[in-house]
Amino acid sequence: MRILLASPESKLWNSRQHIHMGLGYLAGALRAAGYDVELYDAAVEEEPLSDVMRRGRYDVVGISSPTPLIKEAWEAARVAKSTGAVTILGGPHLTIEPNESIHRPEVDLVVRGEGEAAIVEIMQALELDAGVQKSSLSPRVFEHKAWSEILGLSYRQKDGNGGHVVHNPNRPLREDLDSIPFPAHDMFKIERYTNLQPLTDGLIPHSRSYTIVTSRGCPFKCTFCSKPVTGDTWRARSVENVIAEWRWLVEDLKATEIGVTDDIWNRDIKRAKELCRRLIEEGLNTVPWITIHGMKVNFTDLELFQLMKAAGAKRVGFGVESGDQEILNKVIRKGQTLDQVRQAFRDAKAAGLETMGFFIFGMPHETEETMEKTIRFALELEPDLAHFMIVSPYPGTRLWEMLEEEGAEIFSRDWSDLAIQDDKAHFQLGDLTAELVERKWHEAYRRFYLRPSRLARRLAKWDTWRHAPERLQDAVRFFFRERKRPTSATPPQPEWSGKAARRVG
Ligand code: B12
Ligand code: SF4
Repeated sequence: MRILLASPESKLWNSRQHIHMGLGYLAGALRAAGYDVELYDAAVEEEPLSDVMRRGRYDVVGISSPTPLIKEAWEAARVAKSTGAVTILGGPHLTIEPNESIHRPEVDLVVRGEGEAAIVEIMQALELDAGVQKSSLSPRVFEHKAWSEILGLSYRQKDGNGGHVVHNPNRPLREDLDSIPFPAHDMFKIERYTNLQPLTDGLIPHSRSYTIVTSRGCPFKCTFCSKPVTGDTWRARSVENVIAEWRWLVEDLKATEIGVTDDIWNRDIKRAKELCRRLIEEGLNTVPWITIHGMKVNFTDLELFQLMKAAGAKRVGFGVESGDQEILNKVIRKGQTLDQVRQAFRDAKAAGLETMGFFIFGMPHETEETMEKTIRFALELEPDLAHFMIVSPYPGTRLWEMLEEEGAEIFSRDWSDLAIQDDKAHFQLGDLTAELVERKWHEAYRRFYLRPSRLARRLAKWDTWRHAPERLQDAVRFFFRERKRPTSATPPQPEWSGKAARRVG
């Protein structure tokens, strides 16, 4: 059976292209089970997905989708279907909203939750139910008993009237992560991906940037956070299992930088230290690494940062979110204090690590004053890099419910409007107008990046001049351009969501 796994085209913001670990894990599982599989990541491919599918004549096409890309995923499924392939959709959005997709004619199967076991079981069921594959019915209906046993699967079961939609019970989160085959890192066209974060650009111009997931899930419940697949518990791989994958990346695949993309890799500080010690002992500390999406300040101390530094870490990022303790406690429910944040930055800097802060703007009940506190806190912490984000409400989050309960005016009219890292507010609530949020967001970038002390440091670096044209374009967007917003009398046009945006760096 010829299988293609694809991540569809994105018109969304993305100045960085990282390998898609979801596809990597699925390909690793299929390969370990003896299936031939190919990968297509639209972020780096030159040939359109439709041409690849028509040329390749795949029996099965699996498509991955976060919420903002679901329209592109449906379009990819439509083309796949026209070539006769069985179409499967999976990923974060399908886990939250399986129903809308399984009712579409171009979609045969929807997988909710973690997919490594499900995709293999689907292939096995297809072998048992060979007639299904040849069926020209659109959408396909499934008859064999094997389909009803695949946990987390949504499909159309054959009945007297053709078929009806069935959602099999959820698949429990996989506890024994060590038993999952390594992601198929070697299948990615690694030379086409970018550096992992802006500040590593100057480090190695032609990077081979891999990512690694050492644990899944996070027990905290920040109200804006969407983690439908990895969940609300913390499951860790053993240190030895992580070291084996790290060795593969460093020694065989010649990684030049590595990004840890866990939700919260340092949840168990003892394990985090042990991992660093093993990297040092094994001589795997030669490749710089970063914690891409941040670490949790609660589980840090000076020793951890010193060990990280010795283990090759270059920079650490922290989810700071707000400079107002009350917003942190009552609205974001972050479970951390401003003093814990201050201490973590102090310790990381003392250990010689670069730092990055993630800040969020426009949460419900924010005011000009609370956002001002956030800007001042960013200036006080003085990280090497600050990322200011306007909050984006994802379905399934507590924030989504809060907006519904409090009657917020939501501008995002369809899923593709929910792209994060965009320079527009997605809603307004009472005195918290979209104009206010966007003004403070622009101001945050201006005041952080254009402050004289920072400018002087940046201008002294060769890297700043080498990337001058891109930096200038970023500067215009981040510091000066305020976007016109449609009024409620003029609903947003479809193309409103697709404006490409880039992050400063
Ligand atoms: C690393 C990362 C990135 C990287 C790499 C992209 C990638 N997709 O890997 C970059 C920076 C490029 C990125 C970009 C974006 N990301 Co991102 N990203 C992550 C992060 C932190 C880790 C991803 C990961 O490695 N997961 C681990 C793997 C094992 O899980 P997985 O990818 O979900 O895949 C499993 C299942 O979903 C399922 N599955 C997935 N696809 C398929 C397909 C089939 C056919 C089947 C059967 C199963 C299946 O099986 C996989 C194995 O178990 C997650 C947070 C998280 N914890 O997941 C956010 C996250 C996925 N990103 C998110 C978003 C919104 C985006 C962007 C849309 C941001 C934007 N521009 O607006 C883009 C979209 C890019 C894209 N094409 O996917 C959201 C999605 C929320 C949602 N409701 O959809 C998340 C959950 C973060 C968050 N909390 O808000 N991201
Ligand atoms: S934002 Fe970070 S700490 Fe909060 S729930 Fe999400 S992953 Fe956990």
